[in-house]
Amino acid sequence: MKIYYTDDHLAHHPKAEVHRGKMVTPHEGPHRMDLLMAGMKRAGFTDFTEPPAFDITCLDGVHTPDYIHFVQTAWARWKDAGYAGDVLPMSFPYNPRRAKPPIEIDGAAGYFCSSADTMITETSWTALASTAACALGTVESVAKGESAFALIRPPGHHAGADYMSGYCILNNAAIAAQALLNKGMDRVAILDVDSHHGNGTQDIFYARDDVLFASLHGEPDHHFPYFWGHKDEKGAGKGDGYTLNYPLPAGTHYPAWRNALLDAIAKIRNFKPDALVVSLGVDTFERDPISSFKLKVEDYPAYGADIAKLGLPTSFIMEGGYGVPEIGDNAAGVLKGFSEG
Ligand code: OKP
Ligand code: ZN
Repeated sequence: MKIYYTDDHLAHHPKAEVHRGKMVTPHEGPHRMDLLMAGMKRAGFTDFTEPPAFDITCLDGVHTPDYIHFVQTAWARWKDAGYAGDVLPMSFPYNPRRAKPPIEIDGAAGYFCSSADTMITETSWTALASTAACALGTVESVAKGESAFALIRPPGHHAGADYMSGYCILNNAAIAAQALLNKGMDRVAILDVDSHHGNGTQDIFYARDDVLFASLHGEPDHHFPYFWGHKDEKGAGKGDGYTLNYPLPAGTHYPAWRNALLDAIAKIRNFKPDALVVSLGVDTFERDPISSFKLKVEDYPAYGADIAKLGLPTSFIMEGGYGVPEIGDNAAGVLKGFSEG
């Protein structure tokens, strides 16, 4: 399996996060890649492939031009305004948003955002282009019938067409799914196993029937992103029935989590997709610092083998997983279980 990776992720390194009322070192930072990389190497993955060049047209149909322009210019606007640190939105539009963002950058940042945990630094765009490029690398492999992994950060599944959120700015899983369709595939399924609901991915494809989106996650009454991911969110218009949510309670152990996974897998099989995209978050781990599921190290290869039974060329896109060395073992474990399964 090809693993697309580049050091360019280092260019996204926000300095501080407000977490439960305290300033902390961001949970999402370059140290995560050290942990992931160490686990990948322990598992025997040593061969990493540089991604193809970033092609900005890969964002067509995924993110809006206004949002992309905002992301690319936000840091310079923030500095020009004389503000300190990284772009950190703090004021959010209540429903509905106006048709146009405010001119002031502090307001514009909130307009294109839905949670005050997502920062833009001077060089973030370099890292974001690299995550999209790695996603495009997996698409090249999958188009040849081979599965592949985008070993990337920051994650993407909370980012919608025109907003960032939950450490996510570009939606790499959506970019991969759209690129597969652009290559001529008729149907693509996205399976989101991150412990948080993939609200951005859901939103991007909500009214479409060419992408089936299935997500297993902490139920919204107690888990970020809080306002989406209920069972009754099923898609709209011709997309009705093509969004599948599996909200699960805090403390869910592997057997119950796997039951939901097997149900999602059965529905993905019925959809008859040409390819699968997996939003691979490993923050389902029992010792993840910001999540509440109870999966153990041995569960990751086990569910990788379950996913393999679909027999689909699969693009694995790295999402969340924080703070502990096991995130590397668990990401590698899914890939090993999938490859051997
Ligand atoms: C991203 B991914 C602010 C609390 C908000 C955001 C969690 C984002 C998770 N400190 N937490 O789904 O792993
Ligand atoms: Zn997550």
